[in-house]
Amino acid sequence: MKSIFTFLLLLGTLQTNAEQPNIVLIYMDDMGYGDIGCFGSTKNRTPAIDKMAREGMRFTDFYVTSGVCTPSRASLLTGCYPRRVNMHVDQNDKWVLFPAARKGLNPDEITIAEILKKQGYATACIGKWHLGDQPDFLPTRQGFDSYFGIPYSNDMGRKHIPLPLLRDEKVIEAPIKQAPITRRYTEEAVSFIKANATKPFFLYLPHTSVHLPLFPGKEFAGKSKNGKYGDWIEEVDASTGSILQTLKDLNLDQKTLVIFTSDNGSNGSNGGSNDPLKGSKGTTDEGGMRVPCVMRWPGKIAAGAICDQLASTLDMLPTFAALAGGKVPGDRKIDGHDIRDLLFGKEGAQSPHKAFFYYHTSQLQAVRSGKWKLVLPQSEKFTGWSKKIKESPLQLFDLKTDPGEKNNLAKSNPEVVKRLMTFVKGAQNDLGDGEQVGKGQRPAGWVKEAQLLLLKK
Ligand SMILES: [Ca+2]
Ligand SMILES: [Ca+2]
Repeated sequence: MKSIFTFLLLLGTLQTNAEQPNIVLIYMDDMGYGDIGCFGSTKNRTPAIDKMAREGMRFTDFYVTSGVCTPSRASLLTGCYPRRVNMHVDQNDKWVLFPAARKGLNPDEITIAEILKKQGYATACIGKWHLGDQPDFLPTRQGFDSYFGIPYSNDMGRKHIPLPLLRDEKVIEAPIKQAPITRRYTEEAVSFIKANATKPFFLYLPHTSVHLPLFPGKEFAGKSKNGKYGDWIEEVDASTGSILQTLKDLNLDQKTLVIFTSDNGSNGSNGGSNDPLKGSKGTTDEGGMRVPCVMRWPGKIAAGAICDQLASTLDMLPTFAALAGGKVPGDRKIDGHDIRDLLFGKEGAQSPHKAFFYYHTSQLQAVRSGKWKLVLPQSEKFTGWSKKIKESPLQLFDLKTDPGEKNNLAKSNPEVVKRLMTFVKGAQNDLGDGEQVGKGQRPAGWVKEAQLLLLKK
């Protein structure tokens, strides 16, 4: 009797495991809405990602929570707005972390990797981290079994700060040669998939591409019609193709959810494009925070599907937790939602976000609900990286007909403005705005003294 019970229990466990999909999350740095073929680029050739879109789903209204790296990544990994986890500014109120930052994502925050690891997943982070460079804050302290990559932006190397390459928690090269980095990330990614083909795995691949300065690999340099920017996008496309081919060769296609998206919009110069959206990286315009997103999972996500419902990187944590049979943390507020109904094309499925908030550093600048985006009036508004302008007006846009945010409809739609303002009040109270502290904010991680990541001979 006991042995039958054990057998049934074992069978149950095996069945659960059999249903847990592998998850591969490919995350670009500063790649814009109009930078890949399936989102309208005619400059950059991206056949692998375009094929991925034909075999999966394109999200047309997919958002990150910030126009820059650190806050955006904090949200992706925790399912929370940057201000909730206090990663909206660094120790000097700059918008991202710099080398030897005393601040980092609080180790007490629960990341996607920690949730999946608890469910038996092998977890790897390969690429750019940017959530803290001190030991307490590295990927290996936030649920990743292993780490390989440049831990912050590729323009942060200086004479006394040679740009480092880390394996787990150790600097293995500095300064690193950047041109081979995409090839090296890809090799690491393919090895990780092969080594973990028989158990569920989570591969987080935040590319260094296409953040400035541009470093396409030598096999791709000079090959595109769009300068180094296009060369580097095309290299990542080939990398994505290699990863998809590896999954196919290992017969893992039907068992793997692959996601391709970006951490914020393009800066709109050097070959990048956010067309047809307005604005660029570092702003709360659509071009700063709406990014291309493709999800592929043959047999589960319909081929050639398009989702025009509002979804966000905030939703990755709850969705992955549900797919893996895990739980979203119940002791704290999480801003994201389980979007499996959108992924699986459930009839009539709608965005679970009643409202989505656009913050620039500490400042709440806009809210979207349904098709409407309300841009808040400011007496002094942050815009771009660190610029400020005086007195910006109240504006209301219908994003379905006006994705370029050209026609201000605030005057003719006072009831819409009034309704969206109630969401604004809620966010100010919960997440804060400017000097106003939100009731639902949680502390970031801090260390007393920070050391530069240097190569120890
Ligand atoms: Ca970025
Ligand atoms: Ca943690």
